[in-house]
Amino acid sequence: MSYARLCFLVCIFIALAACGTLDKEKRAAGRGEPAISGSPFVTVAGNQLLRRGSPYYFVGANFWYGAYLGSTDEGRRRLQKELDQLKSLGIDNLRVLAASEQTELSMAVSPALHLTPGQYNEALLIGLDVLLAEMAKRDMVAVLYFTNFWQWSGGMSQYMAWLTGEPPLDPDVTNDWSGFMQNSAKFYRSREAQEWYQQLIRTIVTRTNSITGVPYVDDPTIMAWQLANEPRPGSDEGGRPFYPHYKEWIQQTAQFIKSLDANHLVSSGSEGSMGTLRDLDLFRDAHDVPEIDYLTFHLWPKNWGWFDVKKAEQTYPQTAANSKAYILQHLQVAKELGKPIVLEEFGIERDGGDYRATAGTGQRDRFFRELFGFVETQVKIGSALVGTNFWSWGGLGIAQSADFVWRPGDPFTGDPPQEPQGLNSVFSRDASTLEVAREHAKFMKSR
Ligand code: IFL
Repeated sequence: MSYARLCFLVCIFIALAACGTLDKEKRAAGRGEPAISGSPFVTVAGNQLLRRGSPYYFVGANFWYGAYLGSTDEGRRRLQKELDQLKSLGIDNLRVLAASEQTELSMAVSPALHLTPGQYNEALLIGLDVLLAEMAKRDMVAVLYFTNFWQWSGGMSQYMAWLTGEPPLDPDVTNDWSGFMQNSAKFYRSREAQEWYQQLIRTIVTRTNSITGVPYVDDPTIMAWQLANEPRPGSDEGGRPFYPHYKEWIQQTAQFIKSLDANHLVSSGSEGSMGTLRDLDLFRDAHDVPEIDYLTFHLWPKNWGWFDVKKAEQTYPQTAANSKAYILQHLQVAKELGKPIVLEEFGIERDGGDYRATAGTGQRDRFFRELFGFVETQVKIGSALVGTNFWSWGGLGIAQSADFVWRPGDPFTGDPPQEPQGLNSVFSRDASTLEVAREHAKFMKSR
C-alpha cells in the first residue's frame, strides 16, 4: 500500500471513530447516562445538566455577598475559610449577586458596584474576580445575577430613579409594596434602562479576571448568568397588562448574553408561579424561549403565609405538603418545556423565630431534611430537578446590634439588609443543619 493511501485510510478511521464517540455522547445524554468525555462548562442535555460529560446534580447555597468578601483583605480571609468549609461539606454551587446599584434606598447594601449608569466600582469587580479565583481553586461553580427586583441592592427601582432623576420609591418607608413592584417593573419597558443594564452585562461578561487572567467567557467556574434576583412582571394586582414586556425582556436579555458568550448557561432567577402573578401558565410561557437554558424557582413558606413560626407545630404539616405540591407543579413545567430546573432559594427561620445565632435550628433541620429527601426521590425517578441552593449562607457573619438591623460596615450574613440579620442565615457553626446538607450532597454526588 502506498504511503498516501495509508494516510488516507488512517484519516478515515480517525474521523469515523470521532463520529462514533460524539454519537455515543449524544445517546448517553439522551438516556441520562454519563457521556464519555465532556465540556468543562456546565451544559444542558434535555432535562439534565452535564459537567465534564457526566450528569451534574448539586447542593448549593445562596452566597449573595461573595464578591463583597472578595473586595477587602479581611473579607478575603473570611472568604477562604468559608469556601473551605462549604467545599468540605459538598456544597459547591453558589448563587451570587454580581451587581448592586448605588441608591438612597434605606435598606440597601452599600457600597454598590453600579455607581451611576456606565460607572462601576472597581473594588467590587475585583471582589468578583477574587471570588471566582478562589472558587476555581476548589472546583466550585457560580451562578451570577445582574440585578434585583427587590430593594436590598438598589435593583430595578434604582434604574428607574436614574431615569426619572427622582429618589427611588422606598417600600421600607412607604410600605406600598404594590406601588414599588409596579414601578420596578417599568424597568423592562424602558429603553434607556435596558441600555444601561446591557452595558453593565457587557462589562461583566466580557471582563478578564484580574487574578487568574482568564476571560469570564472562558471560565468554567461560572455555571450560569442570571438575569436578576426574583424578577416579577409587576405586582400581583397590577402586573398582568405588562406581562408581555416581561417576557420580551427575558428573551432579549438572554439573547444579548448569548451574543456575548456562547459558553455559559442563562437562567432568569424567577421564583416560579408565585413570582409570575401566581400563574403557572405565565411562568411556563415566560420561560418557553430557547435562550433560557434551565428553569429556576423559589420556595418561601413563611412569606407566602403557609408557615407561622409562632404556631410552628400546627402549620408545619401544611407547609411540607404545600412545598411538595409547589415543587411538583414546577417539575411538571420543566418536563413540558424539556429543560432542567433548579430550586435555587428556600429557607425557614430558626426555632421560635429567634434571630440569635445561638438559637435552635430544629425546625430548619426538619424542613431541610424533608425537602432534601423529596428532592432525592425526584432525582431517583429521573425528574427534571437537578439541584438546590438553600437561602442563605451566613458563614462567619454575625449580627452586630441588638435590633438585628444591618448597617454599613457590619459583617455580611446570609440575610440581606432589608431583613433581620439571622432570619434565614445558616451560619458556619450550625452543625446539625450543615450535616443535613452534607448527607444530601453525598447523595447528589453519587448520581
Ligand atoms: O431575603 C429575601 C430575598 O430577597 C429573596 N427571596 C426571599 C428572601 C427571604 O425573604 O431573594
